Amino acid sequence: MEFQKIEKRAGITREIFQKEYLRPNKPVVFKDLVKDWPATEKWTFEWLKKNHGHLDVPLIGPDYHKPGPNYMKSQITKKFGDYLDMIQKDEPCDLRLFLWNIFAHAPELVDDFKWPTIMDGWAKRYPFMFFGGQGAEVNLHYDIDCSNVFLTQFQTRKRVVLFAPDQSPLLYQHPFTVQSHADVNNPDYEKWPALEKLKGYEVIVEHGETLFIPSLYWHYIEYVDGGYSISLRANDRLSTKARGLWNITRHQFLDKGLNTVLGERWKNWKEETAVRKAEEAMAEAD
Ligand SMILES: O=C(O)CCC(=O)C(=O)O
Ligand SMILES: [Fe+2]
Repeated sequence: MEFQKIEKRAGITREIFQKEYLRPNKPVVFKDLVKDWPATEKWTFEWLKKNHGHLDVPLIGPDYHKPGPNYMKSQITKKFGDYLDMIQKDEPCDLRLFLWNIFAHAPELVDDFKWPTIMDGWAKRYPFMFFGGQGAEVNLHYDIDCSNVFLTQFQTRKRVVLFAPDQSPLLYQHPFTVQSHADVNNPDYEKWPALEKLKGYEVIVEHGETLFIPSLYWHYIEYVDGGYSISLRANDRLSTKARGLWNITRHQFLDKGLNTVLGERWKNWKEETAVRKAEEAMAEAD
């Protein structure tokens, strides 16, 4: 596996963004996309606790992808304030709050950020937030709706690893899902030799920075410190919109349905198929 650093840049205009990043599908970190957002100063741990700590939040743990009745479901509910206390500590905590639409519960928060003008097609009904404790990890995946993702980090640091869509054949993708269970930090090249050929990107995103994850890019995320981000999503192409709809349908009906019926056997079949496909891709490349 080989990584190159993602460029961090200030002053990216709409023209520069479209020409140098959006159309060529190239990731970048904006240093100042959100410089006029009230949220960057306002949304501290203490402020969130004081104003929204009473909300109940559905948390997920490391067993999120385990086959069986709890496959991709949240099993723990806590008060948001108690959860923030946990992840604020300088100690490991693998509980995450994933794809949370805090704005459905606290609509006034939408005034604290602005939809960027660097592209069109924003999914304005779905500004999601993500929270995690120190050392929490987000499984390698690409976003099921195939949108471009703009991930803005607050307060603390997050490490992100990206792989372009052309690396997919080497990633042991589970069929009928947008997931790969490849361990990016400790790849087992003996078991999964295709991983050795991977070429990706890596960056640590800091407070007030925004990572552009182009449509269909794979991402693995590690919470260097406990913290949180907002992700704004945009899709301005019909082809990726259609692919997104197909992904969601096959996951909801096929993957979840077969998980219910077959459990562990379905997961094993997905893993075996992933291995076979990566072997075929390697044979083709040689
Ligand atoms: O930051 C996270 O916890 C996950 C972010 C993510 O996967 C996304 O925005 O698509
Ligand atoms: Fe994602």
